[in-house]
This record gives sequence, structure tokens and C-alpha cells, in this order.
Amino acid sequence: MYTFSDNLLHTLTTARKIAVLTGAGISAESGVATFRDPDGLWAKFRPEELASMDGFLKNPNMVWEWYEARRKVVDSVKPNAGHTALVEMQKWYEERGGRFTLITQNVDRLHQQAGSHDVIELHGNIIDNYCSRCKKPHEYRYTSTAPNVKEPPRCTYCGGMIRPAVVWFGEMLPPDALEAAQEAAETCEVFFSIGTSAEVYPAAGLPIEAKRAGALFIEVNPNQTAITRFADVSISAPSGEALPALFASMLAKNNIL
Ligand code: BV8
Ligand code: ZN
Repeated sequence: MYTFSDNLLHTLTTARKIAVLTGAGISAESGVATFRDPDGLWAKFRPEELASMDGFLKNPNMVWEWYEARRKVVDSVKPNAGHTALVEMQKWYEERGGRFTLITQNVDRLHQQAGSHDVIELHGNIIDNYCSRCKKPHEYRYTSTAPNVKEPPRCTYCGGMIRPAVVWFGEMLPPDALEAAQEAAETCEVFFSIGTSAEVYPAAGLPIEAKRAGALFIEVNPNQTAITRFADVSISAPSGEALPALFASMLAKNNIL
């Protein structure tokens, strides 16, 4: 059973500008492996080997198969109670004329599947594909029924290798997504960092930018991270439990307001 201070609940029920950054941890309770937890995706590999253009060019089939294996997981899982709580919070604030900006590093689209709207995807998504040479979008889609594709398909326009529409290490983030995320961080009253180790930049800089701009910084993570020491409130719990409990406490507090 989680209890939250009256002060925190008062702040959350009276604030009208909220920004949230999520990472792989929010999808963990759906059954999607995180990156840096001991059993994480990268426990077996180094990120540069797989999630980078160099890695892809050096070993296209291995990188392609890694993404197909992840697509298979993403295709089979559902959003969890943490995703759903964020959908309900977005609705609650918007019904009161507030602004609730959801920024994610995740590429699994579970936030959208749960019902969140206007999700800012800093690192792209694992569903779409495009040509690594001419950049044209490619229609390939992973499906659980189709025979597994062992190497990157070829572009119908230029013959280039097709790649997943994620942002790899060393690649710029989509400028409009990054700009929208920074604007939300700089103007919000409350900033949540949920399920991220805060090791990957520029995403990891957002919570600090928000705090510097005067926001209340709340971290939700069962483990310590690189930014836990800056958090005003640290909720050391799995997001699938903590977020529904927090939202329920907000509603209870609000009903007596
Ligand atoms: C950039 C998409 C400008 C692909 C990802 C050298 C050359 C180039 C760049 C750099 C360089 N050195 C450093 C950099 C910058 C680099 C960077 O930050 N590197 C780090 C490792 C130091 N950044 C970049 O390259 C970015 N681009 O800077 O461009 C530029 C360009 C050229 C040259 C210089 C600069 C691009 C970064 C994007 C990389 N793409 N993913 C894919 O998914 O395959 S990153 C990858 O990490 C995922 O997107 C992931 O979301 C992200 C962050 O990881 P987390 O989400 O935090 O996941 P993690 O496993 O780490 O943590 C999970 C957390 O959840 C844990 O804390 C755990 O405790 C918690 N948890 C577990 N269970 C739960 C839970 N929490 C709550 N509830 C639970 N139940
Ligand atoms: Zn092409």
C-alpha cells in the first residue's frame, strides 16, 4: 500500500502543467526487457554494436534480427497499469484545462496503445521502417504470422538496406520532438521521470532542465539512478504499482478539495 504526503497531493491536484519522461522501465511490467537492468537487452551486447549505424553496416543481418526479435516481443505484449494510469492522468488534467505532455524514450508504442495522445517519441519507433540510403519510408511491417525475415529488406527505389525507424546512437533526435520536449520541461510545474536510468542524452537532461526552470521533480523508479539525488520526490517502486496508487490518492484528495 503506498501513501503520499498531503503536500505532494496538494501540488499534484492544483498544478495545471505536467510533463512526464518515460523510459524502458515503464514497459518492464508488460514483459518488455529493459536495456540496462541485469537481464536487460544489452546485457549480452554493447549498444554501439547494435543500436548504431556503424553496427548496422558492419553486421546488418545481426542487427536486423535483433530488432525482429524485439518486434516479436512488442507485438505480443499489452500496456500495463502504469501506462493506463498516465492515460487517466492526461485526461484528468485536460478536463481541467491543464496541459499534460508525455515524452518517451521508448520505441514500443505501448503509451499510444494504452490511449495516451500526442506522445513525443524522442527515439523513434520500432514498428516503422525506412531506407538507410535514400531515407524513403518502406512498407515492411513485422507480423507474427509472416515467415521471419532474416536480413534487411531492400529499398524498391535505390536497393539500399531497410532499417528500423529508431534513433541510433550518434544520430540526431527528431528536432521537432526534442524541441517540444524541451519546451515542456522548461514550462511545466511538475516533471515526472519514470522508468529511466537517465544515462542517455539529450533525453536524460530533461528532468534537470525542468528542475532548473523551477518544476517539482518526481522520480518513479525501484532503483537509484544518475539523477535520483536531484529529485524532490523519489518514489522507489515499480511504476505499474506506484502510478495507479498515486492517481487514486490524487482523486481521493481532490474529492475533499
Ligand atoms: C545524440 C533507440 C547528437 C534504439 C536508443 C559518442 C558519439 C555520439 C553520441 C554520443 C557519444 N557519447 C555520448 C553520446 C551521446 C549518446 C549517449 O547519450 N550515450 C550514452 C550511452 C552515454 N546519445 C546519442 O547518441 C543520442 N544522439 O546525442 O545526437 C550527436 C550526434 C553525433 C555525435 C554526438 C552527438 C541518441 C540516443 C538515442 C539512442 N537510441 N534507443 C533502440 O531502442 O534500439 S537509446 C535506448 O536507451 C532506448 O531508447 C532507451 O529508452 C534509452 C534509455 O534507456 P532507459 O529507457 O533509461 O532504459 P534502461 O534499461 O537504461 O533503464 C531502465 C530503468 O527502468 C532502470 O533505471 C530501472 O531501474 C527502471 N525500472 C525497471 N523496472 C521498472 C523500472 N522503473 C519503473 N518501474 C519498473 N517496473
Ligand atoms: Zn532507398
